[in-house]
Amino acid sequence: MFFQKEIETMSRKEIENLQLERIKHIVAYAYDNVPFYKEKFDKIGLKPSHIKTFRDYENVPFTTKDDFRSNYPYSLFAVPMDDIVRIHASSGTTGKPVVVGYTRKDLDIWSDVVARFIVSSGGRKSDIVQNAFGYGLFTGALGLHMGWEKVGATVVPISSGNTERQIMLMKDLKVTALIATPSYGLYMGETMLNMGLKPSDLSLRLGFFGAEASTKETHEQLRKIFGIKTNDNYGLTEVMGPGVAGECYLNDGMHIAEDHFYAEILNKETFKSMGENEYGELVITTLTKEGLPVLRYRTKDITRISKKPCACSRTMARMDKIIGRTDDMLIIRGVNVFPSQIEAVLMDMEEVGNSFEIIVDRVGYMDTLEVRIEISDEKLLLDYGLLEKLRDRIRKKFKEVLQIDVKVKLVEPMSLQRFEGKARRVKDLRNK
Ligand code: DLL
Repeated sequence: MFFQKEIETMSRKEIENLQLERIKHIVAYAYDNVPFYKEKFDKIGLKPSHIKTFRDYENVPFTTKDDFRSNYPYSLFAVPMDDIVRIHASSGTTGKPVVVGYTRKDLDIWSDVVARFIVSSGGRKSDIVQNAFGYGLFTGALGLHMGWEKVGATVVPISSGNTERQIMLMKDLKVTALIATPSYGLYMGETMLNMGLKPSDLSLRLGFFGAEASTKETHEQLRKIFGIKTNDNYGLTEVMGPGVAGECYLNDGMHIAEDHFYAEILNKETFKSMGENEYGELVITTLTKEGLPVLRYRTKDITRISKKPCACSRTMARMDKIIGRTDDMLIIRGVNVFPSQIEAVLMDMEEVGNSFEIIVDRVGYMDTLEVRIEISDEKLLLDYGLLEKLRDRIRKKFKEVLQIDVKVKLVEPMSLQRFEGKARRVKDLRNK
């Protein structure tokens, strides 16, 4: 089933024609209405009329998070505040948040693109949906909320936290679909089991787990705990929020809403355009946003894109799971390590529980990497021999995948910190 079949199944040629037409429009719109863009273009002698092809578009300067910060809060908006009906902001760990604004039409398109991936992965009008994203300035909760309402489902806006109560309501309200970050999803699953409940005590059939990186192995784990189908979906505050891309029921890449977003993959160092299926940094342009048009936003997220039509018959290009962020990558003794590689190793092992922590430090001039890992069954702690064997197996696997020695520390189930939103699993103590 489709939400907007005609759009979702356009031919490649039609998609590209539409994108080029919209690129020309949004460039002129940004130039005419946002002084920041006019100045950037004028500085390099670029005029909107120079952009006639996708190649020409590569001459447009990038937009970065710093540009949002230096134009805080409203200077990137392209319409008077009178026409802005909603503000969101990204959490950001330091400094001022990124502030974004939406017109009524922006909200309408936003809910359409979210509704698209919901329907494409099996969400229906008949669903009762528990939204365990934190409501507030975060785009996740209201974004998914509007999308599900557009589908016509029943939304339970519970927000995050108070996990036992979440499980109780999930059971009592006969909730069929859950929205959460993957890490909170795992925590909810553990809580359900600790409360003595099994998946068959619930009515849950679908889980929408986005907003942070998750490996296939983590989704497999989520499917197993709850006995459900899962969906991964991607987006970011700067360009809208959730709805930029989302998996269909085949879980084989996230379909990008290409009629509203133009996605490029660029080499992380040279910024040259990469070919199909090659990994690089994702750069996004909003094609239809009125309130806050964004040209060539450097997401720092690393992925690859395939334009091969999907077996679900949607034609919109698919982006692979995010394997990391350029600013997430740890450099340990000169070797690049992504937390997602560590997650993939661990989530594939039966004896390993749902949580781990990565601690990077420096002893003298030497970087050290320690991974603290919860075991799944505390009985294992009673058998030192078995524990040693497990530790060895994990160490070997890390060496194989990461090419470096990792200190492995096994800890009791439920002893590491849990997260109700996006997890923060890495502690880098090197510059403290
Ligand atoms: O996390 C928007 C969102 C909300 C997407 C709910 C999906 C569902 P921000 O808080 O601005 O926006 O964070 C954006 O989160 O650049 C990625 O690094 C990461 N991210 C978001 N979704 C995924 C995903 C929202 N599915 C940043 N896989 C992005 C991997 C993701 N990383």
